[in-house]
Amino acid sequence: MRTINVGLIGAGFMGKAHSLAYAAMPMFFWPAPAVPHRKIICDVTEEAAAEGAQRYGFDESTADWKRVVEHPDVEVVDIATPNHMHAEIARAAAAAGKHIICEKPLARTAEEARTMYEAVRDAGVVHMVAFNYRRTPAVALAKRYIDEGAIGELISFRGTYLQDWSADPESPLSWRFQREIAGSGAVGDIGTHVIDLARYLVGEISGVNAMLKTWVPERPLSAGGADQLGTGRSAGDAPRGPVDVDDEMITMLRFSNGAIGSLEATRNGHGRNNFLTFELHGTEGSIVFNYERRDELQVCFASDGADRKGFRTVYTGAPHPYGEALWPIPALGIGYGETKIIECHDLFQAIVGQEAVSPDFGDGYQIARISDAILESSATESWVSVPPLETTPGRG
Ligand code: SOE
Repeated sequence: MRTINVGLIGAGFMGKAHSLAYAAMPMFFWPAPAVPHRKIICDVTEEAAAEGAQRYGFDESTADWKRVVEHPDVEVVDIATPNHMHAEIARAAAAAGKHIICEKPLARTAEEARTMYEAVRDAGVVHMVAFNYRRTPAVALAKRYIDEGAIGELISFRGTYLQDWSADPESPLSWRFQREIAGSGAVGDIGTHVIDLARYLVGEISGVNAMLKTWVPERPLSAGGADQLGTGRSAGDAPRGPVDVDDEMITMLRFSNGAIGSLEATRNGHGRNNFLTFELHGTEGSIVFNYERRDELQVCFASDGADRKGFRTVYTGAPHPYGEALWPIPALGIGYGETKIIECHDLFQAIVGQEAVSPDFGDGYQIARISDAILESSATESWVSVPPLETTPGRG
């Protein structure tokens, strides 16, 4: 069986998630499309990188991302850095002929994302953006229902992504609150996950009308800009710096196929942890999903008799998407790790088969255009249209 060497850049939260997926993918998907080999890992210092290599099982380590991109044995470059580094690394990796998986959002702005999309298209490499939630089996099952026409013509989508890790004003000013590094706040960090789901399930978004708010205008400076996701609380008298991104976003959506929708994102909603939800209404039924109960899909069909019509709960398991590779009994539990393992499988399958994989950099670019439109709509207090992307998906 073929082995594919991976070079991972970024040994933080996402580095951990991706490393787990490389190790575990063949344990779930067997025969695997190819076996991932953890070749080289990069982090901000030589010490951090060496620790990452030991912890996550990589042969080599470096503090210079160019060594990863130029490594003759590396076939896949995995970009798990803060957002401001994505574009330069991706363009260099494409020029070196490497296949690429890049964490979301693809870039800080649509303009930056466009350069990345063009680079991978010109290089003819396989490219993927790590919007992992569409690979939750219950979400893929929702897509199956839709594609089979089980809920008829889609008329509306209501999506939310609500978290609370930044609700505490004393949680530090990590890179996620700085426009120069992150590009935007809740919009890019978590709103883009729901935009990906909306496009996956309903279709292209053609216009937005949004409101953004920044609730905590400054936060305590954090040593080294580390990404503590609300866990590190500073003393009240610590020096502070400005937050120049959105904390909260609400937008209306227009879809090209005539459906309408709404989307909300915040990291300041006390009590909400990873409340990524959608509710879809069609002419023949409805589907509801909540990631906090991710083994379940709620479905309701108009064709059910009036005396028994209502939502029923389907627990995902072996008969459902990816089910045979996962656990043998429904409701044993799908986790964040499994979504990353499935993502890794689909990427490797695309590489081995020399084929397209979604979401690719074209999707990432279009999502960046929608994000930019959301920022513009809030600033101008008006609807902003999003033209369709002329895509050449997946590979080249
Ligand atoms: C923080 O909001 C975060 O880590 C996001 O950046 C991830 O994409 C999300 O899946 C979990 O929350």
